[in-house]
Amino acid sequence: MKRKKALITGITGQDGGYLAKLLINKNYKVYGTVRRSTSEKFTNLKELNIYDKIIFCDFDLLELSNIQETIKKIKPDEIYHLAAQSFVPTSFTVPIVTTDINSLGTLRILDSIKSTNRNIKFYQASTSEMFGKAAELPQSENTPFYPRSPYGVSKLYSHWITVNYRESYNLHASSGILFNHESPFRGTEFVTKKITSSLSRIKKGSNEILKIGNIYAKRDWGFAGDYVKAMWLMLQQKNADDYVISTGKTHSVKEFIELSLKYLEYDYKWIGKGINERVINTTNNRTLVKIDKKFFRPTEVDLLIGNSRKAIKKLKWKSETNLKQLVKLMIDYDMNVNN
Ligand code: NAP
Ligand code: F7E
Repeated sequence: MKRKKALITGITGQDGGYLAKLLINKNYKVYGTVRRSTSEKFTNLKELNIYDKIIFCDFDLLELSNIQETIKKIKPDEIYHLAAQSFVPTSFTVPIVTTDINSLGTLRILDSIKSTNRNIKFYQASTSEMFGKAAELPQSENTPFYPRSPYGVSKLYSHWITVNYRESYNLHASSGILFNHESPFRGTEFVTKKITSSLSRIKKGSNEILKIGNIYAKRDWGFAGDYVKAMWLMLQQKNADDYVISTGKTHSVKEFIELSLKYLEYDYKWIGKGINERVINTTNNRTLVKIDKKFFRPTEVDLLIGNSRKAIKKLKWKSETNLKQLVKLMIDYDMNVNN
């Protein structure tokens, strides 16, 4: 049987690596897009042992002709569009670039599919950040959107343009509304990886203090390895649709810190209040964690918790990793690398 071809945008990112591994194991020919840079960025793919199995192509979401040429040349059966400016704080400092990459970037791909081959199946990486100041608990496909950052707004555009191209041109274009998902390969600026890598370094002898923002924000955190399975399942359905992908459990950043401290077997206690709240290592009285206003956002998403009933029923998908297991996965990795 002819091997299916998948084009993954954003292959150097966290999800790109896990998805590529899944598709390679399913005997897909995997093409990954990479934008030029001067530094090495294939660490995840090498760690996952798939670097040699991927065909890389030069690609930037800001360049329409480049996108069209890539699609014409590769003739993919499926496109998984994961590339984005995905860090919420950066979207406040560079909102226009974020919007160009995230919103118009998606439109450029969809329009290239429309003009090249309408049989290509398309996956859009939508996000729980679109719920923002959430109108209900838990959030499902029917919950109204209220994004709270330029990132959330940019993703809401790409979500709706995906729906619109599906309805206008009959494209098989699906949107996965994924809640936060993490792994050892999560970018170091995101809160989970920031916590596990810093507390691991301190455990190994570093003198640093983990400086953190709003510890009362709550997220529905899952494992990226589980979530990429849902992306693939969406493109195997007869009809394209939108699905919430989540664990259905929510925890605060403070709870994530505590789980990490416990797994690393620190003796600790929280002291102080508000901006002065911090964690002390009770063995040597050293400060391990403190609040730094710098990491607060102009507008915050306080509480996210997803309802994935539709995905569980229609895709037969489920989240398989709980938060404790996720913390273990991340810290075991961090304790074994020089980071
Ligand atoms: P990530 O680790 O930040 O990876 C983003 C990828 O996009 C990187 O490969 C990056 O390439 C690429 N990229 C950025 N700007 C680009 C441009 N102008 N042209 C081409 N490529 C560009 O993100 P992730 O966590 O894997 O998430 C994957 C997708 O899911 C993103 O769209 C994100 O917004 C969305 N999402 C993520 C989560 C989550 O919790 N992880 C939840 C919901 C939705 P470089 O290596 O060159 O930077
Ligand atoms: O923040 C709080 C912060 O940056 C989570 C992206 O993948 O998931 C991610 O977006 C929470 C926020 O992820 C720090 O204020 C406290 O409430 O890990 P994060 P995010 O903003 O939820 C969604 C689903 C996406 O789509 C995005 O692409 O943690 N927080 N202190 C902190 N956050 C960071 N980064 N750093 C801190 O020091």
